[in-house]
Amino acid sequence: MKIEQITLNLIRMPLVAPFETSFGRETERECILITIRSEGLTGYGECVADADPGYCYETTGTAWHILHDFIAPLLLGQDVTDPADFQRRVEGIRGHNLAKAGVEMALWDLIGKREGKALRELFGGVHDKVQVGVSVGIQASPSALVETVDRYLADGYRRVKLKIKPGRDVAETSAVRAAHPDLRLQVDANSAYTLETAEALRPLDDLNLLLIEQPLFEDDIWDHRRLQAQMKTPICLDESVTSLRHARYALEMQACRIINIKAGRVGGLSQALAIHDLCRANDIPVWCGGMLETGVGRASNLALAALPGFTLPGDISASDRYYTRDITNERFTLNADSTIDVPTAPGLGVTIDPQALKTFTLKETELTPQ
Ligand code: OSB
Ligand code: MG
Repeated sequence: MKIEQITLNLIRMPLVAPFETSFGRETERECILITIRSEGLTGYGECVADADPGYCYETTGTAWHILHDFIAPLLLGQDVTDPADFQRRVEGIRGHNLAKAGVEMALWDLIGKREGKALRELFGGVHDKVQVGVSVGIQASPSALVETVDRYLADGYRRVKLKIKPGRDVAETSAVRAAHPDLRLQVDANSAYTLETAEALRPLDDLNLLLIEQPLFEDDIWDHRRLQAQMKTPICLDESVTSLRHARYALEMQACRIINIKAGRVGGLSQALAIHDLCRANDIPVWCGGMLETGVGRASNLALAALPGFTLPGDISASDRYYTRDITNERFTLNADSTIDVPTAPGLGVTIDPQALKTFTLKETELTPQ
């Protein structure tokens, strides 16, 4: 595929409700839409970096820099044959996985459109709809949290993830568990604890949680191993698994019993597929994490989550849980069985609403071969 043009749009979209995690409170979401033109086709990719380096070190600012100054010059005018070829070309750029993954997504969209196949088909996905849950931010009080959870249950979600942080953990999770004894419930700390402060989480071990996500440092695997050895509840790694290698370390060290896969965090869909395969071969369940994606990234997540190893519900909620207006014409809705349909049109299977894109764009640049 000859790469003829790469367009970057820095966009900012208002969230329907503030989203608070252990690393901060967001009322709007920034990301970068990557548009690649090649041989008469247009591919879209979403770089899921946010404005702040709270989840990981990348931001929309660093991603813009890496995309504009390093990745685009390696690709423009070149014949990029497939995602593996793309990964080889950007191998010399250390890190910056979110930036790389956004481009790889656009390449997959192009490949699907060229071959007339949906991403799900290219990946070997087996489901035409996938089980999803909802990730609930930190609320003002345990009772406010229970009310918020109740609203999501009324919407039809059958799996709930609670964001926790030190001092806002056991009382909150216990209140939700007391209100909903049979709910599929899990928590996510986004690296807010140390091995010492994680002592406070011990009562969670008796709340029949599906998993505890990323309690310890984002670059840590070893201490997670030590914590997992002390807990019945499966630990699930998110931030700590940034590559296939790190997934292997985590499994070999028994640092977790479940992995959350985000294509952005691991540097691209090809890496996400490889981690899926590794986990499947080792009987480790995986699920698809979310980064408050627009319709573009949401379509990609749905295709990924259709693979057979994704046996737990993903953080892939319906569009209206995040945005009243999205940049895609397509909106994703929740089915009565807490699933969302996987797109079937070629590539990602979504189209861009140019008016919405224009409204949300803060900065745009079009890059062509020099
Ligand atoms: O840790 O899973 C996370 C959102 C932004 C950054 C990190 C995370 C999240 C979520 C939301 O939990 C998942 C979603 O609904 O997109
Ligand atoms: Mg997480």
